[in-house]
Amino acid sequence: FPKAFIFDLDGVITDTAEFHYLAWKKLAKELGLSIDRQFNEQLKGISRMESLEKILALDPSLSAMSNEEKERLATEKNEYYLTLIDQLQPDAILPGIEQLLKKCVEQKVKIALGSASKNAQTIVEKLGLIEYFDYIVDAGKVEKGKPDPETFTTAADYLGVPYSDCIGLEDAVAGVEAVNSAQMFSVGVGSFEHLHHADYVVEDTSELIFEDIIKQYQK
Ligand code: B16
Ligand code: MG
Repeated sequence: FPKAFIFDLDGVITDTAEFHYLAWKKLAKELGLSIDRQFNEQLKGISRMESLEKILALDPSLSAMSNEEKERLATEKNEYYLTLIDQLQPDAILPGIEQLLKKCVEQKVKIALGSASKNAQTIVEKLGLIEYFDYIVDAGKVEKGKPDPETFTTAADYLGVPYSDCIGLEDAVAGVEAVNSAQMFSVGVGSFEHLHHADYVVEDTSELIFEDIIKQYQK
């Protein structure tokens, strides 16, 4: 039986991915660039600065930009993002998530957050879910972001749980990769096309049923 569930935040607990997308789109537009949802898939789960680098790479003439300027742009994006998430409330918790958290508590399975976001703690608080979490790993606690396993191994180490007893839930390609390389059981939320490398894939969070996940884990 698994001892811990480690949840990604954006795209699993709440759909802040949409707000990240809108904020990047606005910033890209100011740079004379245009991004679409397909492009946005590769920004999921990776850090703010890495996301900016991918956007800047769309235009070779932007490659000479100074680090100072990049910092300014990343901060600007975060400011847009913060205005978008300002109104975030418990009604933004994705379907099935709170039931799953309750089940974990009931079954004495530990709960951690493994997010690449520097805003993770604030978001979990706004959603009213902070009480469920035994530990939160955010961008401030790791050196290497996803797809490196550090986000997930840091959570497991803190909880004192062997990696093979952990289940990592992720919506991003880089996130599933991180869970897999931590030698944990990966649950992908989203399209099989993107997440075929996960041990178990569900289409959306309403399909994250505790018993089904356990059954797949024990297979
Ligand atoms: P911030 P997750 C990630 O959250 C997002 O998926 C990714 O798109 C974002 O760039 C990253 O957080 C950093 O977020 O700018 O708030 O620090 O999916 O790992 O929970
Ligand atoms: Mg995510």
